[in-house]
This record gives sequence, structure tokens and C-alpha cells, in this order.
Amino acid sequence: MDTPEKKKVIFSAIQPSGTITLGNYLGALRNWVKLQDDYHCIFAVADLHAVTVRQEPKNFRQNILNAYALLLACGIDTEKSLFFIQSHVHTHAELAWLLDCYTQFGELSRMTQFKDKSLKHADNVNAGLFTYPSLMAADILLYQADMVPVGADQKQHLELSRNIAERFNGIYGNTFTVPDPYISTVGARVMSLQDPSKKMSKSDENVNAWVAVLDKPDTIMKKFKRAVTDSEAVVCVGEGKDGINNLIGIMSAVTGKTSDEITAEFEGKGYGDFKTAVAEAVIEELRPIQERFEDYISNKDYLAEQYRKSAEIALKISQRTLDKAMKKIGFLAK
Ligand code: ATP
Ligand code: LTN
Repeated sequence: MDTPEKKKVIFSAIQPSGTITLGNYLGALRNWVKLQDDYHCIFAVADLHAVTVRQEPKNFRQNILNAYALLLACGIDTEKSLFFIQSHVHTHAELAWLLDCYTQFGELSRMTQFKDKSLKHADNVNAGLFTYPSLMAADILLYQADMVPVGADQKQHLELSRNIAERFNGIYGNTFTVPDPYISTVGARVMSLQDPSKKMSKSDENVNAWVAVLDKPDTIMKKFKRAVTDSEAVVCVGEGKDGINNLIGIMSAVTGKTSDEITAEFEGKGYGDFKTAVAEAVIEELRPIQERFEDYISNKDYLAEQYRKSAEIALKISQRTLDKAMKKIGFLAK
């Protein structure tokens, strides 16, 4: 008898370090939702990672819960996937410590995110910011994940996770699955509305640079109307037209139209009309998510039930891997 093919395991996480943006949605979350039918998906709100940058306690608590509710509203389904809050599963911090001892100072020093964030938060270059990648490796390796969907910015960290896993396996024999990056074919890279040479980032201090998934329709309209463009006033993809290229990319991601179709549709029209149309399309895409978010966030008991249920299962799975790794290292069993 044929055994049914075992579904591959996918792990990914998002930091609750601010308001989730249109970039996070189009570049990551929307794709996670689609993966749930074909893979055994495990998703987390990476709150332990977020404290590498100082968080204001009240905002932080709210951001964690908002991130959880928003991901459910985007379509993460706890009937199909595990979806928990990282700090609720204690094995993450425990394996991270062990992996710290198998990660070299030199390797961590080469991480571009560490270099960027050290410059940005020069008054708080803490040890957690430095060892951030070994916590990320722990997240992934605990579930023996086969694949990790990440954007370009996280590729270097994933490469390091692979190196840590291979090093550990090399010393102690096969312990961890070595994870591959999952490259999505449809993931859009959304750029800042104020400086389209930079990616749209939720930690950008200029609020006009990003659109939050939960921004009100008139705020979304205002932000798109203010978007930086060029002086050519022709809606088409081109060199030196980063702002318009970005808006066309967003329009295409949201409506499913190709850039040629969009160019044809806006022939002879100015940037003002185009910006309004992009904003309207984004508002329509986000409207049902915002409505579902309002339902979830007003039902704290339901949210708690969901994240507790997933955390309990995640603990069982991850404890097995942690025990295995500790036994191999030589820790005395309890
Ligand atoms: P921060 O500003 O706090 O570094 P961020 O907005 O860059 O955060 P992350 O939490 O680092 O977002 O990323 C979550 C996921 O969203 C990752 O998979 C990342 O690749 C993806 N992502 C982030 N920004 C964009 C973007 N502008 N376009 C497409 N995908 C993005
Ligand atoms: N560092 C990631 C978030 C993250 C993650 C992970 C992604 C934490 N742990 C494990 C993939 C796998 C970020 O900032 N996007």
C-alpha cells in the first residue's frame, strides 16, 4: 500500500515591532496563507526577537495581540496550521542559548542586519541584537522545518541557520533538518512611498513611507497621493521611475493585472488619477481584512484560545528536538 506523501514542514515568523504594512502583506503574509493547503505550516509572532530593540511595554503588548489578530484576519487558519506566540513556547529561548554556543562571533559580525540596526540604534547595541540569528535558527530547527519563506532581507540569516544545523549535525550526527529558503514566485517587493529606492519598512519613522494594513481608507488615500514620483507624467515601467514602478507593482499585486494592462488603462491620464486608482484598489483589498480584524480583536478570549492551543502543540513538537539535541551534547537527563 502506498503511504501518503508526508507534507513538508514550513516555518516562518513576523516580528510585532510595529504596525504591519502593505509590504509585509503583499511580500509575505498573503503567500503564507496560500501555503497552508500544501504544507504543514508553522507560523509565529516573533516577540522575543522584537525586544532586541527597546519596546514600550503597553504598545508592545498591544502590537503582539494586534499582529496575532491581523494574521488571522489575513487568512492564517489555526485548523490547518500552527500559529503561536514565540515567547509562549519556552523551548525557543532554550535552544537559542545552546545554538549560541555553536555560532561564531565572526559569523554574527558579518550579518548586515546587525550592522544596519547597530547604526540605527547606536545607544543600544545589545547582545541580543548580535545573537538574533541564533534565536531565528532555533525557531526553525526546533520544528525540523524543510523550508522557510523569507524575503531577501532574511536570506543571510537563513544561510547562517543552515550553517549552524550542518555544524551541529557534523559534530553529533543527524539532529536537525537543514532548511531551504522557500522562494515564492509571486511575492511582491514593495518600496517606500517616500523614498522608492528603499523597501517599505514598518520601522520607518516617516509614517508617509508606509501604508499599514489597518490604515483607514482616507489615510491610505492621503499617503498614496503624497507618494514620490517623477516629472515625466507617463504611467509606465521605466528606468529612473522607481516611484511609478513601485505603484504599478502594487496595483498589479492587488488587481492581478499585468503592468502592460495597467499602462494601457492609464494612457493619457496623469499621475493624480493613477495614484487615486491605486489607493482605491488597495483600500478594497484591505477592507475585508480590516473588518475581520475588528471581529477578532474584540474577542480576546477567542484569540487566547487559539494561541494557547497552538503553543501547546508547538511545545510538544519542539521539546522532542530540544531533548534530542541536549542528549547529544551530553546533558544529564532529568
Ligand atoms: P522592520 O522594519 O521592523 O525591520 P519589516 O517591515 O522590514 O520590519 P519584517 O518583520 O522584517 O518586516 O518582515 C516580515 C516579512 O515581511 C519578511 O518575510 C519580509 O521579507 C517581508 N517584508 C518586509 N518588508 C517587505 C516589503 N517592503 N516588501 C515585501 N516584503 C516585505
Ligand atoms: N527575523 C525575521 C522574523 C523571524 C523569522 C524567524 C523568519 C523570526 N524567526 C524564523 C523566518 C524564520 C524577520 O524579521 N522578518
